[in-house]
Amino acid sequence: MQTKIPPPTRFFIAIILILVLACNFPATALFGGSPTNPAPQEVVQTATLFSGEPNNPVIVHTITPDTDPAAGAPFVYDCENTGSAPEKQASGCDRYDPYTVERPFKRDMSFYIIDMDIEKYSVFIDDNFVYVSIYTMGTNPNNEIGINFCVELDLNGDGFAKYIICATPLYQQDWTTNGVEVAEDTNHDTGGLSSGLSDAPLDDEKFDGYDNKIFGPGIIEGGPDMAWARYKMTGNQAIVEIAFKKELAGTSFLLGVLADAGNKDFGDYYLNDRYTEEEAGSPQKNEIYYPIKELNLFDNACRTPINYNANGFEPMLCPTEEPPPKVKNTPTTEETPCPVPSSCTGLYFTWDYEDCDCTYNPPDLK
Ligand SMILES: [Ca+2]
Ligand SMILES: [Ca+2]
Ligand SMILES: [Ca+2]
Ligand SMILES: [Ca+2]
Repeated sequence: MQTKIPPPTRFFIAIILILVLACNFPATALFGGSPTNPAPQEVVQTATLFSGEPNNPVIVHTITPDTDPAAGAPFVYDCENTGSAPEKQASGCDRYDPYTVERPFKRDMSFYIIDMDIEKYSVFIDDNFVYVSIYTMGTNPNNEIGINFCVELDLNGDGFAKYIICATPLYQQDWTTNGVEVAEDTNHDTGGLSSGLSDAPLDDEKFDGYDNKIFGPGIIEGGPDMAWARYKMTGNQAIVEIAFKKELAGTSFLLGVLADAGNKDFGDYYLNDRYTEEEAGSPQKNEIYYPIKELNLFDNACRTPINYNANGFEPMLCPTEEPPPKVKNTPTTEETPCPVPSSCTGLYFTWDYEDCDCTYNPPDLK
């Protein structure tokens, strides 16, 4: 049997329903969560850097790297391993102290990742940006293993890098800030206790490597244009290019590059301070710790001075090239090595051009 609700009770229920709906409405608008009413996106507070709808911020770049910067010179070379990889070893360049390693291989040398093998790099600077071109031996920087390419900046030559700029997949052929991060070391410990040597095992709690991210998704402490990346092809080589604002490095610094498809946590850099040499293993068959173990899928290259007068003792500094041999100032064929002195002139004097000697041969008057 259906129960009838008296009119005063119906009115009271209607009032209750209106109040419940009114209370729920603002909650839905603020927190969203339904397919027809999605949650608003994060809005970054710096209004001058963004335009567009309030819920769909667009980063406005005030300056973009040159699409066709001049080629950097000279090249800084690293080892490449296309020849030695079939033998399951690196071609050289792997030094634990100082920290310049050659490990574009998986643990136990089971796979060689050609796309992360750095062959060389170059640096070019224009009015606004420093451009670093990293030449890999492969053709696909977007290898599914996931390769980060980074630049480290040592501002005073003590071997402790201050900044790192890291580009991450997916790499695109146009300059983009997507996937590019910049971090600084605020407490001078990227090199652990000593920048030139392994200090493993370091305490992860006390030594935090690059510890303050200043550019990346949602972080634009240094402005919206601080660091960019792209890749391009030349012949059968992919070149990953990283551009960062000149202000970051200042006028004088040392610069190195790395490729990381293993650890990828720059709070742990430098990695030779996290693993002992025995734990890390070695990519060289003639080393006792062969094959590589914990420190794998990592390649870095020596550091090159930029407007910096290196004294040769900076950790990880690239070896300077032998100066060209001095050319002897040999006389030309037109020149006479032993010109005849005035004292050796006359009817009875003979000048020996080879011995530079004067002989007097007076006539026999008998
Ligand atoms: Ca290397
Ligand atoms: Ca290499
Ligand atoms: Ca160290
Ligand atoms: Ca630190």
